[in-house]
Amino acid sequence: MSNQKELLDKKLIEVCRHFRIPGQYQFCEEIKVGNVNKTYKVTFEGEDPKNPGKTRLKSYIVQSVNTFAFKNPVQVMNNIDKVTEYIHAKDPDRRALHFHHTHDRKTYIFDKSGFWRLFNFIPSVTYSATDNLRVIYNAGLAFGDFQMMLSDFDASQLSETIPDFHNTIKRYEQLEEQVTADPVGRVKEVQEEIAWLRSVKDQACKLTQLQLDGVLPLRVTHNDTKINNVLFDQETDDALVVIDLDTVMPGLVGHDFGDAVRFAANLVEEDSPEAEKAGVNMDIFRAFAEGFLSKTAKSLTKPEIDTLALSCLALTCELATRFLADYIAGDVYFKTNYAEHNLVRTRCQIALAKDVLQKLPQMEKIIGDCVKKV
Ligand code: GN1
Ligand code: MG
Repeated sequence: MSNQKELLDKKLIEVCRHFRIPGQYQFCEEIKVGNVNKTYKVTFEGEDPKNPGKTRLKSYIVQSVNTFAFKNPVQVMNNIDKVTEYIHAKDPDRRALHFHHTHDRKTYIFDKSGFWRLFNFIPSVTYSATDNLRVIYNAGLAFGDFQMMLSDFDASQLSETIPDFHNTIKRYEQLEEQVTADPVGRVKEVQEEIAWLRSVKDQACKLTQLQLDGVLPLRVTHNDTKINNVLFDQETDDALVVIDLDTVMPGLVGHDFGDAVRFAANLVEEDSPEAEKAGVNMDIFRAFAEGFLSKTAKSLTKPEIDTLALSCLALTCELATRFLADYIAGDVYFKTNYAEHNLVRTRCQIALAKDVLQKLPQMEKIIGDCVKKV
């Protein structure tokens, strides 16, 4: 274990040197929020530019991008560069993630040990779960605003960093492929889950189908709108910046709305073993919808508004198919902390989806009220 820690320290120091971080390495801590990439906060002691002769501690975020998920991580960085530059040009005072460059002007290192990048640490607070409606409303504002900032961005400039990322029809197909292959013999344990997901397939895939039919327009969307991808001010709880831009790609407004609701409004955490307690907290739903729609409603088409509630079902079922496909595949995509982690996640998303189905009419009513207010 301590050997592993030493190796990690050594690697992080090497990465930081490549990104020309000055000073003396102090310590690192792993930030265990993401389910795909690995993230570390590293702290250096160096000269304090404001107090000559004195030193100060300064932290950075180092990430190793999962190249199994992101087959072309250079494209990921190109997308991020374009999007952040575009937002910066529109609003230069806005907080932003600043990726450091290597001596050969790259925002990454790509070698045998992986794909590494480094950006500034922004003192802030994040929330994985909260009942604080102001925080939720502010998250809605932040994601709505992010989408509006990019509303006139030319989407053809962006690569699809994960093809068919929110194509629910394809996600169902991928699940079926795993069920047929059954590489580690887990299919027999998950018959009930497979059957339930199949039973709601048409409704879950409706959003994707409407996009294919040309009814729902493509926009530039974030595609991973968990509230822990918003950094908040430690004192005021105002949103500072939207992070995790790896999946910024053409998508549907419902992808951002539905994914945010699925995560933030769930009565339990995404991977709670108490699936029976999962469900939609309608106060949180309303607060998020109010924030998000106050920014976006004016620019949304009627079919987009009419399918926002349904998007919560779509994104929840879609993630359930992804977790279940990964469980059946033998846990190759998502980071897992224990053997049944992906199964527990699947069950929790299914339980949430069942509650979303019940509450769709209420959700539609709230969305209608929010749109009227704008
Ligand atoms: C992954 O790594 P993270 O936590 O940002 C996943 C999302 C899922 C989420 C579920 C690239 O996001 O799509 O919704 O886990 N990201 C990718 O927690 O697959
Ligand atoms: Mg992410």
